[in-house]
Amino acid sequence: MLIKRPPDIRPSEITPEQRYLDRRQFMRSAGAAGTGLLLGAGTAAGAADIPAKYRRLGDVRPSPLSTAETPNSFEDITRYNNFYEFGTGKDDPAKNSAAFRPKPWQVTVDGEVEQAGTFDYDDIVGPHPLEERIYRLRCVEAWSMVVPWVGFSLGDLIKRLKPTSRAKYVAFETIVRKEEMPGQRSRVLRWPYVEGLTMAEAMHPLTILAVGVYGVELPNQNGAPLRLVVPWKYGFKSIKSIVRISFSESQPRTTWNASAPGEYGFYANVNPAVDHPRWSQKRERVIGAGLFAGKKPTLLFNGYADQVAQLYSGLDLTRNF
Ligand SMILES: Nc1nc2c(c(=O)[nH]1)N[C@H]1C(S)=C(S)[C@@H](COP(=O)(O)O)O[C@H]1N2
Ligand SMILES: [Mo]
Repeated sequence: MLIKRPPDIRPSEITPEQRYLDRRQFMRSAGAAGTGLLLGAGTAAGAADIPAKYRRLGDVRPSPLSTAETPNSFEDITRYNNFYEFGTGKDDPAKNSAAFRPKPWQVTVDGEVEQAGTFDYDDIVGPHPLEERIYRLRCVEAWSMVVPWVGFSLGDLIKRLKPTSRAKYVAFETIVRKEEMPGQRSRVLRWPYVEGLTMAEAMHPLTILAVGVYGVELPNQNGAPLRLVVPWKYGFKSIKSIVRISFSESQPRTTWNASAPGEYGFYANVNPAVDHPRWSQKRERVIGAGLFAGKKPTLLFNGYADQVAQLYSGLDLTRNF
């Protein structure tokens, strides 16, 4: 019998039996570690095989806000990416981002905020204890994977920055560096990539700025050195390689909404009841689950309805997609 492989599933997504065995092992060691506090004891980082070139982050605590789902492999997470600054193919970011230099790094804070200015990476990240947050990342292209992020609460940073009472939204901007980001030489999107959240979304305890994955610094293809992660929204909200954080009274422009407003809204909450014109959102293909695993039903707000639904009470989610 000839089994035809669907064109959008590549060999690297097929999980060999060995990987299932490795996963069971991971779950055993994670269980055995119990409630260990620091990295390596109870975090996903202790179990993964990570190339030595990635610098390990110290003092990472597991977070009670993590999902109990088993993380994807480091390989899945770093070889199947969306980062159009490095090309539109899923393997382009891994292939084309080696020349990108995420250090030194500065972030400009401006708009409706008391602590406006340009800050070194260490001034933004340094004061915050790092946590491992294991979240399922759900892309609007109807695939998902589970990622053990390392990061800190965006709300804690915002409290330090002291927005004014007029600030209703937070906007984020990705760096523009055409020499190091070959995708920016194309007009596939308008650069810089920009994203935004309401202040309530930005302050929500589930929203983080990530600086690492699997206990090491973020690989370039995952948005080094600093990216947003909002787990109840489609992946495109989780903007990478952030150089500007702006506070505003009015809703900021966002890249995918500006590019195709009929397809991508400002809210972009994961919602199986509201289909994208090109991809049904009812189910998702789980990266790494293998050819015969089938698709997994997508959950409202990516499984976080209890925590976030109240942010949208009174909002028609079909119109505000
Ligand atoms: N600057 C920037 N951020 C971005 C993107 C991008 O193209 N450029 N792609 C988004 C999309 S569509 C997804 S699904 C996630 C993917 O994150 P990952 O590659 O770390 O899994 O990043 C998001 N952040
Ligand atoms: Mo995405």
